Amino acid sequence: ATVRIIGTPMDYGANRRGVDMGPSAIRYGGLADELERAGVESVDAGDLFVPRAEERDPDATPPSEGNAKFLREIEDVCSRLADEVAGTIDDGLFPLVLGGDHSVAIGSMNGSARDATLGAIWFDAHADLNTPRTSPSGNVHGMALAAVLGRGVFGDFEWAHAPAVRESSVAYVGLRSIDDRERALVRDSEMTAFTMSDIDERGITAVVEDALEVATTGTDGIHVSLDLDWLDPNAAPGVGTPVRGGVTYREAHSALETVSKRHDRDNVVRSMDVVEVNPILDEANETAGLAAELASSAFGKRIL
Ligand code: DIR
Ligand code: MN
Ligand code: MN
Ligand code: MN
Repeated sequence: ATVRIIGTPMDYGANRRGVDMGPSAIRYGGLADELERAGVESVDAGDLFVPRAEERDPDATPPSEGNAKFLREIEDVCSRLADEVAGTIDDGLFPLVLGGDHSVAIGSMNGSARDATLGAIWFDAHADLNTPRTSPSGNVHGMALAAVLGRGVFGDFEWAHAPAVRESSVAYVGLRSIDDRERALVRDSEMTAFTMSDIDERGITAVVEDALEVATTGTDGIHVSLDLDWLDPNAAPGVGTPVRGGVTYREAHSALETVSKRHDRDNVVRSMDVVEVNPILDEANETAGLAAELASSAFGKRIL
């Protein structure tokens, strides 16, 4: 299917400004060319409108409990993104959402789940399972998965159909940084968590094949969420919250190629987002270029 690129230049959910420039950087990093070389047709829908933080309503309602910065602004962007993603799928196209911080996944996944039972693979150093009550930072990008599961205050989103995914259909790949209060949330959930240790022991391909099994069993399709801080900072320096000990450049490609091979067989992927690229922190747009490469690997880029 043809890929439809949807830029979402939102930084409300992150602690570092600059991630709003991710969509431009990934395009400039060669996304359209990479997709073309992979033999994948693409169209670019441009960027979703995201009001600048400087223009936000200072009286916007804070959450009733805990801390979730810019929650209403994020809700507004994500509800519109959900419509875009659902409309893209209705048109028979494949939505590729360019973030922005990881809270864009709240929009993409709700849109992708509108007419389907969805599974998900979460490629990330972090679990993103905080709620406003447990978050040490108040940054909604660290709550994105909790939000699509409809936990806590996120169950009140009127535009969403939470949960967008069942916990048992979600697999983490590459976890290595979990907050103290978040650890119990991950352990007590029904989600499958493959950490960096699992990748060390079993190899990236076996782990991703298992993750695909979790996400595709009993679902109509999957959402692939790729946070660039999943990679080691040596390979992806341009992210707001780098964590040492991540996957290598080669492992990352191999992971997305494994997804793509499965997709070729069973048409399992419904939607994808590529998030947390921060050009201000990047080295000569390296991380944005890598994001473009990995997205095209997911859609079928092959060495031969
Ligand atoms: C941390 C960082 N767990 C938080 N999360 C990040 O603020 O909730 N997620 N960086 O990608
Ligand atoms: Mn994340
Ligand atoms: Mn992360
Ligand atoms: Mn509705």
